[in-house]
Amino acid sequence: MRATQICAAAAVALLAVVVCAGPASAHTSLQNASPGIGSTAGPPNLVVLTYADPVRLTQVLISDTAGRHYQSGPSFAVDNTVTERIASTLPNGLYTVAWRVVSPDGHPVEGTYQFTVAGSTAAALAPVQAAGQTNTPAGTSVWWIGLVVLLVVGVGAGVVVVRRGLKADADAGG
Ligand SMILES: [Cu+2]
Repeated sequence: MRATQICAAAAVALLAVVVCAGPASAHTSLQNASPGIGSTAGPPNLVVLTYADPVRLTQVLISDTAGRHYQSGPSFAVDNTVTERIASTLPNGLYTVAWRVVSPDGHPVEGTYQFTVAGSTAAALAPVQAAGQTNTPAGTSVWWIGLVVLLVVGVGAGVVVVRRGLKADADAGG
């Protein structure tokens, strides 16, 4: 009985550690960015982000102050470096890069930074979002919904297995 209680406490503690170490924790970190963080320069063709560790499942969104998105296709990661193409010449203005990556330890990390484009020849209000291009929802919720779904499915599967085991025992005993 005591061993069971200790195991349960350990399981709860482990779950608490996993849940508390949320996406905001710095499991890896952004080391360098191009265009530079807070920089002002001509329109870039690419956003290149360099992290402290190799990253995977990367996502980079590039948006202007009106919320229009300028990234072209999915980002791609090679070791510590993530690259995102830009669909067209950016007009002058302030842009936000929102990134999300998964650390080597499996934890998602995300952040944003801004840069300014100056000296561009592109028209200021050019409609740049291609038809069919979808914007992903902002925020961290997608990761946690996925985790919660996995936990619920896992618990449900466990309950089914336990019930089947009890039924089998009852059938064998009767
Ligand atoms: Cu971590």
